[in-house]
Amino acid sequence: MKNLNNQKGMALLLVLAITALLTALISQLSFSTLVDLRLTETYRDSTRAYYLAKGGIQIGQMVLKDDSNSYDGNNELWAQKIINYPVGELGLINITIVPLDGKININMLVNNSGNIDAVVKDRCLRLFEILEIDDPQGHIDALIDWIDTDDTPQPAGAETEYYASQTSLGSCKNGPLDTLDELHLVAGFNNIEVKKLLPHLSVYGGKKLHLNSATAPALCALAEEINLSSAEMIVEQRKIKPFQSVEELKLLPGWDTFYWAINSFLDVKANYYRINTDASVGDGHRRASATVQKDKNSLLYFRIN
Ligand SMILES: [Ca+2]
Ligand SMILES: [Ca+2]
Repeated sequence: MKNLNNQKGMALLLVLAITALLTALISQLSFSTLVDLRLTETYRDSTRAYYLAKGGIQIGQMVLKDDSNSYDGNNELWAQKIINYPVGELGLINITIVPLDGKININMLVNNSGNIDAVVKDRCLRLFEILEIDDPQGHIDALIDWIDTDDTPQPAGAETEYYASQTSLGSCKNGPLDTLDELHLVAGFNNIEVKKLLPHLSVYGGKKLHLNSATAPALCALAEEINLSSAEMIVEQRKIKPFQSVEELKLLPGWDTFYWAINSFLDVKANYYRINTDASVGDGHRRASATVQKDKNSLLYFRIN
């Protein structure tokens, strides 16, 4: 019954959102349609797809804003993928929303005072080991040097002097990462390693991981006591029913002991989300991606192509 109510709620919300989107779309296009009468249909379709993809991000934000209960899990409205939803005669839109708080925020390796955060560093070292990345210490030291503002290298790290000596590298950023793409620029990180790491890392969020979206390796990296199969138990369990409180972990077999090792590092609510949209109108096709901070309803990152 709850699912049915959820679906009804989602349908109503979608109708409202799509109506708002179409109104905005029509007003934005009325001027350009007059001016662009002589332009090709493809260009017109592409422009419409642009506004539709952008509007989809706004719909995602509306859906997130509407969610104010005490947990965030995959049985909620925001988590339902919107696939090929028709807009107007020729338009179709896809919208997906995923939380980012289940990933480890690597910018937290260095705290606001410029010092290394030992808890986050241990977490990252464990994650790199679990993912079988060679020389975890060297990678983490290079990451710390990339982020911290000084130019004194960590024991196995790399600062401005090292980057200047390597023709294949640019300069050391000495600041937090804006996107995970920057990992490709950090000394010692190759493409295969970055690809392995991406599902488990983020550049947003706090020290607590989102229990309902964290990957098994990220959960496992939280404490030495947790092994991969115990972490995978969480991933399987939340597919059936998301956790509405961290305490529910104690109900999993064997978890009454593991629980105390990581309960303070977990949260059932998420705050940072990635919204992806994919819109097509006739021959036009555009994709947009945004990162939003839910509690402030703010847009932290936006890209459309
Ligand atoms: Ca929620
Ligand atoms: Ca530095």
